Amino acid sequence: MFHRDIRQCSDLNPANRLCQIGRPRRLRPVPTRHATTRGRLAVCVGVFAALGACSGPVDEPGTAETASDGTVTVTVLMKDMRFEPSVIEVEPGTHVIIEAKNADSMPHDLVFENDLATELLPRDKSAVLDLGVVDESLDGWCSVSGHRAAGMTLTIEVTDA
Ligand SMILES: [Cu+2]
Repeated sequence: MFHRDIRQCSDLNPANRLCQIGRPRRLRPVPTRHATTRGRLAVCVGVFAALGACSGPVDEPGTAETASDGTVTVTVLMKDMRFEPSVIEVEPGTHVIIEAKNADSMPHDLVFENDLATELLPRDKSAVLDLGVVDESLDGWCSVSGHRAAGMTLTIEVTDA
């Protein structure tokens, strides 16, 4: 009887191992990333809830910070011939600043239909693009030949007030 109890508690018991795998893991606090984590949560709850932006690991793009004056700064990654996120939803009258970072192996830029644009960014370079107060939806894209057609677009979508 005693022998049997030992085996049931051991890691060799498949049922016991399954149980351990199913147990929730404790999250390690990472103090230097708190601001980033909060930003991601804000994005998930407010701006990109419909886009599933929360599902990726911590270093995924899409962080958004809302300043006390309502200015929204969104981090956009250029990666795999895509902007991530590719749609940014804001309320009308929002002051939007895009922080674009090229994480791709080739150069990209970001231009909008109102002619605001970043310079051509080589790998690992980033640029800040102040779109000002946005009242209407804006289409943006990468102007490198063929990239827009390949799907490298970024839309600022103004939601109904
Ligand atoms: Cu491009």
